[in-house]
Amino acid sequence: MEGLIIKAVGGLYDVESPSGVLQCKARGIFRKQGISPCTGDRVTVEGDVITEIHPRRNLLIRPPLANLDQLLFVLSVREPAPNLLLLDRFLAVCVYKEIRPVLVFTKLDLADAEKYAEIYRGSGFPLYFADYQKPETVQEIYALLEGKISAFTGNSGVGKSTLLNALDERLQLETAHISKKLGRGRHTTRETALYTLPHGGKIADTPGFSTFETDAYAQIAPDELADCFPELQRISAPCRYADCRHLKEPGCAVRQAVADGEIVQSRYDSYTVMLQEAMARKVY
Ligand SMILES: Nc1nc2c(ncn2[C@@H]2O[C@H](COP(=O)(O)OP(=O)(O)OP(=O)(O)O)[C@@H](O)[C@H]2O)c(=O)[nH]1
Ligand SMILES: [Mg+2]
Ligand SMILES: [Zn+2]
Repeated sequence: MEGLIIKAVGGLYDVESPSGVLQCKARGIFRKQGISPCTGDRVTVEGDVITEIHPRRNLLIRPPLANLDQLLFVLSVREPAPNLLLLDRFLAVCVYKEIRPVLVFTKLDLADAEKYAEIYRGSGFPLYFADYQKPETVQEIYALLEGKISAFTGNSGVGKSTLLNALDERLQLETAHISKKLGRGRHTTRETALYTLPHGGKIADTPGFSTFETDAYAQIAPDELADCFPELQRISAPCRYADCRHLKEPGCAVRQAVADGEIVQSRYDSYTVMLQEAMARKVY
């Protein structure tokens, strides 16, 4: 039988299957091979044993989650204001891992989101605005989760728990300072579960994670980095040199696009910071 791991704790797995939620162990051989089943894995189960882990589309290590369809980056326009370089790093990792990034702006009652929306419209990432004065904006985000496995990330205090509670009142997550206290304890346990929303969409129950792992970022080679910035990749005019890294090379179409305002400066700046780091890592 086939199923989906919706919870993994200490070598025990809850597998959602056509005949309900099964409590399973993993085949011993996995451990010898250094593989461990993970929440989000599609698996084959025989009796109460997971015998096969199906190929993963993607994998996050922290929190451990496989096969994410999308990662929602929750960003408050104020208190705290977004750190765009950090955001761009995470977005690049997300693209690299072939997880769809979605940007969700919050605290729209405190400031206008347009300044940020403008920057990211050019990237093509879907943008959502959680405005609690307009319930339809929350409904749009809810609809986005249908039929998918999603997780939320964002700095502490941006309003992740508030948003999740608005999406499903049954969640009743603690918000503000209380969640910080709980969060510390929770971060030490490395377990993740998927929570099923009324329409069947699944969300990871780790809304507190703010340090979405960037290990993979270290592996984005200089030549792969531009592909992780959709607006750079989309520039139709070719650069003079096929191997152009869009830094100082003459005839660079990307720098021209920045000069023409087709590529937003702050996104290009993040690219160059990351590129220089990637090049420094690389040994020739
Ligand atoms: N003004 C305003 N405040 C908000 C909004 N959304 C959340 N807040 C407040 O911001 C604070 C933090 O919200 P949380 O939902 O706890 O933030 P969080 O992202 O879950 O934070 P951590 O759990 O620490 O990662 C709380 O005091 C919320 O009431 C909003 O849209 N407008
Ligand atoms: Mg929270
Ligand atoms: Zn170039």
